[in-house]
Amino acid sequence: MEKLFFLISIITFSLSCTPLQQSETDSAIADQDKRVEWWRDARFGLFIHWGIYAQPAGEWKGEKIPRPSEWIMARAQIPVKEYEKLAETFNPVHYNAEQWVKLAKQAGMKYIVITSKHHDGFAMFHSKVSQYNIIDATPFDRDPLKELADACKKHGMRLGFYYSQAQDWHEPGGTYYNIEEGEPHWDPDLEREPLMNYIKEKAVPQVKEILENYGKVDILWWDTPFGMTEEAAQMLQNVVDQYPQMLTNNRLYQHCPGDFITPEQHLPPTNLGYEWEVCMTMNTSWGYKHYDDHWKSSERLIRMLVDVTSKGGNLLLNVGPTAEGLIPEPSVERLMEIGEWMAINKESIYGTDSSPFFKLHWGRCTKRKTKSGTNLYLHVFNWPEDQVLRVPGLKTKVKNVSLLSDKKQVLSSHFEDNDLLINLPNAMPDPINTVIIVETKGNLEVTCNMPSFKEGKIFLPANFANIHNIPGSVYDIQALLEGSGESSIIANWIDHRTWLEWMFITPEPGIYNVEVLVKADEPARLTICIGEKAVVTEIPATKGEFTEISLGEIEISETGDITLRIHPVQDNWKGVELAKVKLVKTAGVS
Ligand code: JFZ
Repeated sequence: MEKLFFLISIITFSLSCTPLQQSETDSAIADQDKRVEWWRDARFGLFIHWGIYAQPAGEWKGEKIPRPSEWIMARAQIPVKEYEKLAETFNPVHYNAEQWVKLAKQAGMKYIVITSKHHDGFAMFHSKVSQYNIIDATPFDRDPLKELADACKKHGMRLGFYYSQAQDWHEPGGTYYNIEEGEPHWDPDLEREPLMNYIKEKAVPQVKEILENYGKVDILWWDTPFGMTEEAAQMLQNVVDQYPQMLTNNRLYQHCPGDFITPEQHLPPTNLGYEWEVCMTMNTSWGYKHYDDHWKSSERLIRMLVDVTSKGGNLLLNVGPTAEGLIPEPSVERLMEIGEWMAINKESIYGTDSSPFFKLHWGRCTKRKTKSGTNLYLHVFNWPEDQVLRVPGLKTKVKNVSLLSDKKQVLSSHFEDNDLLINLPNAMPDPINTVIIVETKGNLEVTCNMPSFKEGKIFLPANFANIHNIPGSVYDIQALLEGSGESSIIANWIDHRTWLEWMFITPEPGIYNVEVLVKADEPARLTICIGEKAVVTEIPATKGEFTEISLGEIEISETGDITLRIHPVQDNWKGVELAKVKLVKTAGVS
């Protein structure tokens, strides 16, 4: 299944990328494999959004401007000349590149990606191409990129530059949000010019500067190809081609995969079958926003890193330093706490591969090939009440089971049916995530642990659902799992575009009654789909209690792998909480 996914993505990506003449040959894939090796092993990086937007920090003329702070120029429709004035007072005297790099290192991060120029067009490096840069336009007489590059080199940290190649709100030829809809730039005084002028005169020469002047650059991180053309992309790609070792992401031009794809602000439900990196904020803004206190807990961030790793991806976790050049204290605290966990558990993250299991009630799994077999790292988020951890469908010889934090503490285990049962200590050593290492011998074999029909019934628990949040939607409106293990529920399902998916196996076609255990404050409508078949159903308000509701019958006409999807019906969707779905066979196929 995973392989098929992989093939499909490779085929679609290479086709849609022919304008950039990406080679489809085996050797290109092998090269890419080599090129991304360090990055795949790294798993965890630091994203830094830093620019003159850190000064207004989300507030303009006394008004709090919604959405991420680095967008303030566009959101508050600030004229170019007025925004430029921010540079005159931008003086981040407390900037200390070495401290930042040390902090990232302490957190367990292996690479840093920093904004060299964001959509506002302001270069955070000394550019000969445009005066609108930190040396020529501010009182600050230092080049932050140079200092960061030096510190990274000193501390063995990989370095990447973010460059907004299409959007540049400062330039007559730069693009902006809604340019494709034909909307004018908000500043009527900014005369318009063709995109190619800007690409030739600023984007290409500046990209050359950042790639030439700062030593080896490991990643070039493009962003928002709004209004980009094939011709413009090709010109930039020609520059990139001079640096065969460097990685790029998929945001140069629509549909071009680069070396990795970039889910933003959401966790993909499964492995994506292509190299991928989630970028994620710790609060809600990328750039510093002085009143944004929606901090994710360290627990959530640690589990997020593990979740991403268990699905074969990387996590690029963001900080937004202040105009003084300081990483906000809540971010520092979180990075330190993640670092404490990583110091003990890093073996279960770096260089590991994705989970061999379909889903696990109690947490996640990562794995690593060893000389004689495979190490499974079991990340236990929810300590089982009976202190017995069930590893479903493992069919491999087990050599040893121990706590990763203390390998001398061997845990007894035995097989029961298809499952490995591990006896755990009474108390959970690390309440956020205790890692257990299972050393296996020989070929790793895991039988499928998808839910399946037993005696005409099937249970699809919330924690076995793939939650499909909308890429790019803000974290506040994303559905997530709450609670623990089998008693988890899907909460915060308030966006009608978010849908759920369960995969299971059925040996018998038939008519099945669909029952859900839900809590709904107001009546809600859902569409249930199995294959091509769809039924629209109604849930009444449940008066504050989880209630079992029968949604009616649906036909399953095939045997084997089945996917059930639940989509909200858009009108008047106020959200429901969902604990599980049950299918009960009522008749054979008509
Ligand atoms: C982009 C930037 O606009 C943002 O400022 C930040 O740098 C982030 C990492 O990348 O954010 C996006 C990109 C694409 C979408 C939404 C936000 N999108 O396609 O909806």
